[in-house]
Amino acid sequence: MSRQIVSIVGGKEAASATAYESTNPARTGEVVARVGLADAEVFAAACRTAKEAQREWAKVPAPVRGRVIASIGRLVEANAERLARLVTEEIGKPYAEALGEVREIVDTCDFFLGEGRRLYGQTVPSEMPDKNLFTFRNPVGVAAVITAGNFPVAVPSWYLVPALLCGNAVVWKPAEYAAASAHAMYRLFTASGLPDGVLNIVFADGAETFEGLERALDEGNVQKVGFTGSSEVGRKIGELTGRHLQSACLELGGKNPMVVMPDADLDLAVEGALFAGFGTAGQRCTSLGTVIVHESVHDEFVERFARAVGAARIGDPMGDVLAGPLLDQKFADRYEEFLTWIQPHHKVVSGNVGRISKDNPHGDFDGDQGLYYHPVIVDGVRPADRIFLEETFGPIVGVTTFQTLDEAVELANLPGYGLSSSIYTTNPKNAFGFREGVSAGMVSVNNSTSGAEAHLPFGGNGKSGNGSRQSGMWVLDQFTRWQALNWDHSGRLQKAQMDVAEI
Ligand code: UN1
Repeated sequence: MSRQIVSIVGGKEAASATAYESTNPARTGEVVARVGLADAEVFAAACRTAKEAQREWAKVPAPVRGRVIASIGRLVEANAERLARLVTEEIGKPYAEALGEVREIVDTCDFFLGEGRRLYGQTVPSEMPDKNLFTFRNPVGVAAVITAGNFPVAVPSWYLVPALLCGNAVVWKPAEYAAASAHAMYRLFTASGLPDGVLNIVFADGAETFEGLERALDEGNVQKVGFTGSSEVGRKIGELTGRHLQSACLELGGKNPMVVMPDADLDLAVEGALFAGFGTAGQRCTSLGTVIVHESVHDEFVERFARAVGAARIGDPMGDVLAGPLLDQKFADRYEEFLTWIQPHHKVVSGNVGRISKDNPHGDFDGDQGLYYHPVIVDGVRPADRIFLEETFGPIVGVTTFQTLDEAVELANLPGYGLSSSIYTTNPKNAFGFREGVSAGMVSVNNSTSGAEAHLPFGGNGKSGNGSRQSGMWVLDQFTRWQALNWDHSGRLQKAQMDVAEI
């Protein structure tokens, strides 16, 4: 029997307005959870509840909040396999990756539990005698967190864990097609000692969420929005929060380039391109978009890359495979549209295209049971092509050539995203030159565009985000606001800029 799931606000189940079924993409039609979707009012009410609960939570000493984060980490670790299996069942992510994703929650908790004993402020010299200046980090208040379903538990933890540690309350709206995974993670978090109302989960569709968020912002009940998803929706969230003079932490799409220099280890580059382009079926925001390969090694690289893709295992995500199915029917439909961007001047070098079936198999895999798609390499991509310029969330990688490093950097930056990037080279001069010129927030040398570690700043520029960073200590600036304290113990009114001490 499939699970029944509804929103939870202030520790209690909230009303649902419509019904939704979250299904297993590896076995189309198999329902994983029946989800009650809430309306805008439930979202706005959750923000009111969160605001109330936040006042008390902020009074809990930060080291004690850190201990709650520690408990969350241990509980998630103890339930890692169960949670990973559910992630695989619900979104078709290969089990090894799903387990890695759960590991990333634990890593995030491990990092932030200690931050509870730091959350440092500063002492700052004053320009006047007998006066002390200090800075404090204060919680922002209520964070509305809206997340995608391709990383249904790890990426939400990047918001939830630091937000809670810093003394904020959270209203979390996960993707409905990953509702069961989100709900299971929510249960582990709240079983670890969070008071009711500090973390709330609301399942709702995009339109109701947007309306509910607007209402909550109008009512003054949301001070920060964390959003992971498309650049298109990110722009709307940014506008909405901006109109209310609040800020958003936006983690959006990517068209992530991989540059292959003539001095690269080509086997390593092929392995990297295979994982970055087709691991997770190309459905990471950090997935490889275009390989920009030096013309002198182009033919050799493409031949080896195509061979590797032909040999890659696609199939049941519980097995030892490079990729399973696409996330959900909605994503499969969109991916089919991306395939129409392939032009007559392009050369598909990877073999078959489209949905894997008995008539269109990948090796001996007929894929008939699920939303499985062929990994596609498109060679001869030009800078004006849609396939070069726009994110294609799914297993499709373009290839183009360059002559000089400057040209490679220009091509890497051309689509206007700026999330992740990578260069394969054995020459540090090329690596540093690329790092300096590329507009991406993340750069890898001789490694995949995807697979960031949980304690480095994660985030992008341009169409990939508004410059905010998640993860590591950098995310503290998203979930706290600096407060300056002036303390004058001179016993007289000293005026800044007017009573500056002279020597
Ligand atoms: C995403 O797809 O939204 O760096 C995030 C990576 C993962 C996170 C991807 N750890 O590829």
